Amino acid sequence: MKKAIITGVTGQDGAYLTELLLEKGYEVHGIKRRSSLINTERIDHLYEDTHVYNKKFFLHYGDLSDSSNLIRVVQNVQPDEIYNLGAMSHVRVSFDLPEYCADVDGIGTLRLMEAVRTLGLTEKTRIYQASTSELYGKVQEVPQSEKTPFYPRSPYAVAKMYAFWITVNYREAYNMFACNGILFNHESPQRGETFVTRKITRAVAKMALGLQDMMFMGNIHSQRDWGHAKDYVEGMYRILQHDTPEDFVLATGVTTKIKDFIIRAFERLHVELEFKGEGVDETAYVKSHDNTYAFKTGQQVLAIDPRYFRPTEVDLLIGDASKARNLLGWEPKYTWQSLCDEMIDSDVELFKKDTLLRKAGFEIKNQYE
Ligand code: NAP
Ligand code: G4F
Repeated sequence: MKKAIITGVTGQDGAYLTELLLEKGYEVHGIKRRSSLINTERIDHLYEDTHVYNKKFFLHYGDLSDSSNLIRVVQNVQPDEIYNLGAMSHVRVSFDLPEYCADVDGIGTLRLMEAVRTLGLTEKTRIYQASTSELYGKVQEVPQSEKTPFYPRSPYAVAKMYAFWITVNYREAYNMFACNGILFNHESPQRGETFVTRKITRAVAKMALGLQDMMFMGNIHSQRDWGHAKDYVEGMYRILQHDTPEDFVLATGVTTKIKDFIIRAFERLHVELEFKGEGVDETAYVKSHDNTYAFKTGQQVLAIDPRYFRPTEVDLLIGDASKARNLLGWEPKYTWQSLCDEMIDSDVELFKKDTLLRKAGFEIKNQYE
């Protein structure tokens, strides 16, 4: 039985990867941060049902800013594989927390590499580093592949750039099986609530149920290559099963404007939008709807709030994943449209359930708020 450590186990990808590895028969050890509120909603179903996975899933307190803890966990587990998914992963927030982001996302990766090296596990333990399409930033080539030069545009991306190269360096210097997955944006119903896709699907679902009037967005003209997190964790796993340690881009090869994701999200609930104005004055209204939900014709549903703009933006991301397709046989199954539909449906159900419980007199705390 293989053993894996996952940092960032409580995050979107950590939850999907844990499920995948448990299904494959791994013993999984997740590293989670101490928090004042319980933060394991995404993995509770895996952790609590000990019958399903026969006690093969363990959680350890830890933090990428604490090397002694990382050494202790790695020493105790003696893992075959480590997936380093832990990070302060919000690009906009990294402008507010640049030093913390450098420490956790950059030096945190070094701490993990050093733990493996100093414990003499360089031949045994394979390491996956969660690198990102944000490295391409102000893109130097379209589409972006493993050969495209980097031009990071945020403290997050610069921190991840250090992590990328320290992974390459430890592979070359110490012959470690250490790989970067350069992953383009991937989303799911489990996506953090402040990333753009989830912010949109939550807001549209709430408007549909009459719980919210409109939403405020940032730059809706940037373009992203969106896939589903389920497909991408399968890619992470395949990267570590490959014969040789290499870096891989995972992407769908399709790029979409934030605005088009918004249009699709409303369409899923039978609403046609009309956009007016430009730049910070751009707005959107309900042009037509079929009365299934609480929308009203003429209702304003969108305005721009410059608070959500970034000091430096990444305007266009579109990945070329042909290396992963050819060497790993990796192909994404979801399109951005099927992803958007799944997220909308899931958020409508989430808020319907909350509304029913509230109506029945239960004082419920929405876990996502
Ligand atoms: P996420 O949902 O934000 O999860 C991040 C995880 O890291 C959470 O479990 C978080 O713990 C943990 N974490 C934060 N600070 C930490 C610290 N100091 N020490 C240990 N753990 C810490 O991110 P995700 O979308 O699953 O992404 C996973 C990884 O892939 C991240 O490294 C991200 O930068 C990278 N990535 C993501 C995408 C994407 O589109 N999703 C694309 C490319 C690369 P809490 O739950 O306690 O906050
Ligand atoms: O959803 P986002 O916050 O994701 P972003 O910045 O692309 O980063 C995500 O993907 C990266 C991979 O490329 C990961 F490395 C990273 O960890 C994270 O998972 O923003 C997407 C786009 C941006 O151009 C942003 O300016 O949406 C635009 N946007 C417009 N209005 C907004 C908003 N983003 C957010 N978060 N909130 C808005 O209101």
